[in-house]
Amino acid sequence: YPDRLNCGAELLDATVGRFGASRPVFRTGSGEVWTYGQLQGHVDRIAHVLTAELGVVPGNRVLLRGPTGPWLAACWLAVMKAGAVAVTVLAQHRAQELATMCEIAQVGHALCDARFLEDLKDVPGLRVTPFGGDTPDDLCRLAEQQPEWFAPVETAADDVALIAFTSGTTGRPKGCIHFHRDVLAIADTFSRHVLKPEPDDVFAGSPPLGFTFGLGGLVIFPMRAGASALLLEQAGPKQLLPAIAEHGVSVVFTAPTAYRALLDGIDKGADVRTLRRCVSAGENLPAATWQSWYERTGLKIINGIGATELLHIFISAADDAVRPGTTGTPVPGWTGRVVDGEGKPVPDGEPGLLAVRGPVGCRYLSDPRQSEYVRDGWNITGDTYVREPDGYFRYVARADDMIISAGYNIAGPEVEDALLRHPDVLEAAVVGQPDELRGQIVAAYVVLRDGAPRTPQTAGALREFVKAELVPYKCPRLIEFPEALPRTPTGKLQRFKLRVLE
Ligand code: 3SK
Repeated sequence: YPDRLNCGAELLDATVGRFGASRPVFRTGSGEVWTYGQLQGHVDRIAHVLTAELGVVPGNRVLLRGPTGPWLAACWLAVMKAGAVAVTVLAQHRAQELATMCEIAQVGHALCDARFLEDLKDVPGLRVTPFGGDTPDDLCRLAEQQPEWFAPVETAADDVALIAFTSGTTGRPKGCIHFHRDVLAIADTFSRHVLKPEPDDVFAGSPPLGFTFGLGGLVIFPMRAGASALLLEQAGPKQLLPAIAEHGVSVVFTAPTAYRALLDGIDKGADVRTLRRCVSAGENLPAATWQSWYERTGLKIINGIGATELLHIFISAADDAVRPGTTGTPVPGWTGRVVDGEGKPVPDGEPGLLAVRGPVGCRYLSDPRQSEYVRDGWNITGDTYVREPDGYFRYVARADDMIISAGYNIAGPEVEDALLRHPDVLEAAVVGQPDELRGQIVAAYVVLRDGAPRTPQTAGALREFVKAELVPYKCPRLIEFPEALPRTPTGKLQRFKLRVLE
């Protein structure tokens, strides 16, 4: 990339230059369609409000909060073009979490959906401007009075563009710093070389724009390709499934659990024939889910592992390169290896810690956990992986999800995968629970499909089923049937919440 680079201008103005202003860019569930030209008008006017009315200068941090939608995307692009730094959070984050993030990222301004103002009202020193409401101080109203054209700030390629927060599956939130060039790099690596979108593609998906999985999949990738995205405020499987046929969705981004729920709808007759690319990330994709999706739709899910620290997906595979049961190979531009606790590579076929490096690196904002994540120039993601002799990377578990029972090492996700092959099982989480005799026992928490009874007989049947699939020491000794599993707001399983503290 050139030394001077503004990712907002590249995604918007350069795409308009290449494809014209009249193509659609965003659609909503209610049928609204924004063209690239209309988006450009809104973005430039918002950028004027930011700089001329709110006094935002390059480098200032601007919090963006709201459900997924065109106005939130327009605000993000305006912050980019104004050379400020977008601090992305989820609409579901609550007052205390937001205050912590604002303190860590030294946020002075917030653009917030008018329906979500309450949780921001007590954040010290924060100037909040609502959008999407009907008050005179609403951003959309203020923008109407501004000139249509805004000259993008000539940021450096390695000026900070984004601070994305991750709490991982536990702990104090960490702010991950990303540069203007990083934003384009994820489109020019994973999207360009693995996903390969076309200008006529219609993207949709469940991850919100406050999660980099969603920001990439629903804004950055479609815009870099001159394509469009359906932005749904509510994008669970119930809303996503009918939207696919209704809006002609061809590229979908979602998580493994959602693919399982979508399969239920497909079995009941839902039409997904417009789909041509299906991406799964956020969690490990069980081979059983990949197989069922392939059998029902003829489509090979593009599995991937990504991280907020590295902005998006860095190991993946598509089309003929897919090997079910593995995540894939490093995305062009990335290298990966499996290392031991000292950072030394382990032989192929042996489990160890996944280490990757590529165009984007982890840079935590003032957080001592930086030295755990980045060692000797490698990003250590916290996942246990095996590299197969043919170069494919196979997920084993999160490093802290390994169970040690009577001296055996057991990967919880392998047992979950076996349980998910049973027709009564909708979701499963497997963790180690303390046990005097064995150190830990394998404990399974299973959400059953409607109609399956939560009885000791069902637990017995599941145990027998797992024993027929895996070596008996991996069979859960304890099976419980909760209504739902604990998840983060971005949908990641919080296995630690199921563990009994020793
Ligand atoms: O956190 C993740 O799992 C993830 C996956 C894909 C893209 C981006 C992210 C953050």
